[in-house]
Amino acid sequence: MDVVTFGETMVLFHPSSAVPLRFAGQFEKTIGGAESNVAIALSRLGHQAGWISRLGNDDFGLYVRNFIRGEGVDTSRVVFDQASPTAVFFKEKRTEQEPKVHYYRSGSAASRMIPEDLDEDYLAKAKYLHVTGITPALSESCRDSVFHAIALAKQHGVTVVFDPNIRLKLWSKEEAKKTLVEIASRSDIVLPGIEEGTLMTGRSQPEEVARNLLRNGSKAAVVKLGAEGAYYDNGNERGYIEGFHVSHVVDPIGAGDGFAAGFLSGLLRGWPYEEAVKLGNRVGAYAVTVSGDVEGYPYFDQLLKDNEEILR
Ligand code: KDG
Repeated sequence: MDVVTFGETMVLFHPSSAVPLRFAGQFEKTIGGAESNVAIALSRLGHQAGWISRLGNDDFGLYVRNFIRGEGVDTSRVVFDQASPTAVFFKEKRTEQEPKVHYYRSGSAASRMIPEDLDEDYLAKAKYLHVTGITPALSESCRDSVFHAIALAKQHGVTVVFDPNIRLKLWSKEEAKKTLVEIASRSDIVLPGIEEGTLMTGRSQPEEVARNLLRNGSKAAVVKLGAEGAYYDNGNERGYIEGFHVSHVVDPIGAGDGFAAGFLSGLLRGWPYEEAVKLGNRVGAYAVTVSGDVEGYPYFDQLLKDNEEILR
């Protein structure tokens, strides 16, 4: 595997109209989960990605597994939990505003992940381990699993990439900060959004956030700045990379995961940081053109073709 990731993926219901959720009558069903988003985007970009999780032994569990497997991601280490269901969540569309999300995930199968779910040989063969700050917020055993995965990765020389992905619907700012700073200190590369970086470091400037994360123990940090692009610092090289222009943003959810996948794809191709961050920005930009998390992620060929596309 090029990249192994693990975390919760839920069935996602999108309402067809922008009304308060109680008035929404029709929904489209798809999936959403930060880690599987990254794995799917990487697979489309031509890499081998593995996703580890627990799903309910139910129709939604099969749906999620088959969807991710259908994208070419290895799901051989997924556990079907006999006692708990697959989680679901709903987006609430709002005119001219970012959608709201409503989770139905407490006590889900994924929240019962344990360190023993992680196959050491499987992890040891990966080039990168990707983890997010969502998983430790799910339960004590999920938190232990994240620390265990990082310890295994370090033992086997696997590079750890950490996206804080702060979800304040799952825990308080104080709890999040304490755990995420600790995970960042054990990770090689940290990919915070600017607000996450500010919460973790108490700094507001991208340069200071990155410097602070390097002082905390990471080898590199890339601070995502939304439409403005990103700032990177790997100790040797640093700089701002402009955002990739999108004329109409449909839904920004899934952009950060697209960024992570594009950036990792660049590193896997042996590109310098500057080019890898550019690809991250570009894949993130594709994600915001659709309402689902994963539907917009491009295939590598598509990126090449889109460089020359003639529309009429
Ligand atoms: O990054 C996108 C994810 O946030 C979304 O699909 C759902 O994983 C999810 C979460 O826990 O919020």
